[in-house]
Amino acid sequence: MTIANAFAFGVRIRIVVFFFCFNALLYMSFSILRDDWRRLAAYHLYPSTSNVTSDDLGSDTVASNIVENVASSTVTSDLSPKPQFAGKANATLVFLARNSDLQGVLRSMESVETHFNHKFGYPWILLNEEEFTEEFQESVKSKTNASVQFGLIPSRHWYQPDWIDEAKAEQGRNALKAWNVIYADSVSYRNMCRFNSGFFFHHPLLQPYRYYWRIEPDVDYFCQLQYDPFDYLKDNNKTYGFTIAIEELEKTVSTLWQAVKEFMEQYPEYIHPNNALAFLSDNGGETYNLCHFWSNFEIADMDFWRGEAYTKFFEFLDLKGGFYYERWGDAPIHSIAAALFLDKNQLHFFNDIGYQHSNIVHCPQQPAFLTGSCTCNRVLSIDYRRYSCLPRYNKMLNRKW
Ligand SMILES: Nc1nc2c(ncn2[C@@H]2O[C@H](COP(=O)(O)OP(=O)(O)OP(=O)(O)O)[C@@H](O)[C@H]2O)c(=O)[nH]1
Ligand SMILES: [Mg+2]
Repeated sequence: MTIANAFAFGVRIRIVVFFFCFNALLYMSFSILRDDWRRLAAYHLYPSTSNVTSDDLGSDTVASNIVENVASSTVTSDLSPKPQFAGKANATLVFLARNSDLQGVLRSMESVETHFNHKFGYPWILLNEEEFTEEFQESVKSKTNASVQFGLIPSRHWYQPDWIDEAKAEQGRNALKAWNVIYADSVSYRNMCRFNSGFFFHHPLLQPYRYYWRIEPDVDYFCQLQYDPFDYLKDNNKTYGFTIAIEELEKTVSTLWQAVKEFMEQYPEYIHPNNALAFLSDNGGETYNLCHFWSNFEIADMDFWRGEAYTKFFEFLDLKGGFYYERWGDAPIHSIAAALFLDKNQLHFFNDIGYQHSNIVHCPQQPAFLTGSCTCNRVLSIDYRRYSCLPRYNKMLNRKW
């Protein structure tokens, strides 16, 4: 090749590289503009001045047996333009809270609305063992265009049952206190754990719904969810979705696994042949490795909790008294049931939902991080750190990540 030919060849290569880079830049700019436009459109198409009736939420979300005092909390106006929400699943956002949780409730609602629900308009249900104040109800309603209902929890679903031996329960609380276990001496915390384990899905307001997303005060969401997670569960035959899997404090569940083993012996028919026992135990079920899905975030199918296996399981455990004699949490109870009674493929890790509760974060790795325009710090994600049970979950499913 002569020098002149080599020079011409070099120029051609540069021209080709230039056009390639130019086209790539053009495509990236177009994609960014298109996504921005979509986001803008999403915000502007759904005006913030009106509330939505149950008719707007699709026929399968109509609350047919709404309790009277609760229905009055949903305001509708025929004059206002109606938001065009996309969510059509038979699903609701469930929030257990106290009046004193108001600021944390508003913060969490804002995060859920911004990252998901402003597009989908799923109804909110807030539950409390005491009446919510007017201030609480008004503030909550101002945070969403979707319908909001406030429900009172029946006393029998909340308070420590009479058949619990209070002297033994007190001993249990003192023992945990001596170990500096968080919420060691709180009876209300135990009421809450028992209610979340065995009763929330029986509340009259929740009866019309099948799927729920559990929200807690002061949680943060970091990624724009581009799809409907309820539809995802339904379309993919999934039952229980989580974002964080970690180890439980051993002192709070000292005798839980013994009770679970008794249940398994007594009711082998409920144990799924393709279960997720490997997530719960590292020795084939002899001992519990303390792994559980963190239940402050749950997107799941309430029909599973309402079904025969879970009903028997909860009743069996409740009679052991461990909610009060120890401090059994709803997270290990839900997780153990889901892992044992379901096919392991019915569990779902919502990797693309960036989430934080207290100081624990799940932040998606690439490419979900980019797809969701996530604002969390991936370096802080709990996924592969100490106490995370995600590696066990992945190993069980023969997944690397
Ligand atoms: N109505 C009511 N709700 C409660 C009570 N205790 C806790 N909750 C709610 O139950 C859920 C779990 O309680 P949290 O205090 O968040 O418990 P946690 O997540 O284990 O601990 P932190 O969030 O770290 O404090 C939250 O939605 C609380 O608002 C209670 O006594 N009454
Ligand atoms: Mg919490």
